[in-house]
Amino acid sequence: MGDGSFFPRTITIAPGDSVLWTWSVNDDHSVTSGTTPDPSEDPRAFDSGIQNSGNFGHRFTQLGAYTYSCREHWDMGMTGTVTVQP
Ligand SMILES: [Cu+2]
Repeated sequence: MGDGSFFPRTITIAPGDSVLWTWSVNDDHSVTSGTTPDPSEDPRAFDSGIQNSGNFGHRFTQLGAYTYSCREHWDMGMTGTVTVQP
């Protein structure tokens, strides 16, 4: 992730695959499931917390489309989608 966006913004993976997000510039960002700053209570939710460097990985085991956003920049459209399909 970089200047206010996730790249690539959408990705399609298979069940059991993991996605690794990398902070490519030293800005505060998060990877938070849902599209608001509040982490979802959905049991499939995930949240990196706000960090400004490093990585965050999450393994997706169930089929579906997972929209996520950055807690700091969700209102600027910093969102992405992971689609899990067979
Ligand atoms: Cu951000």
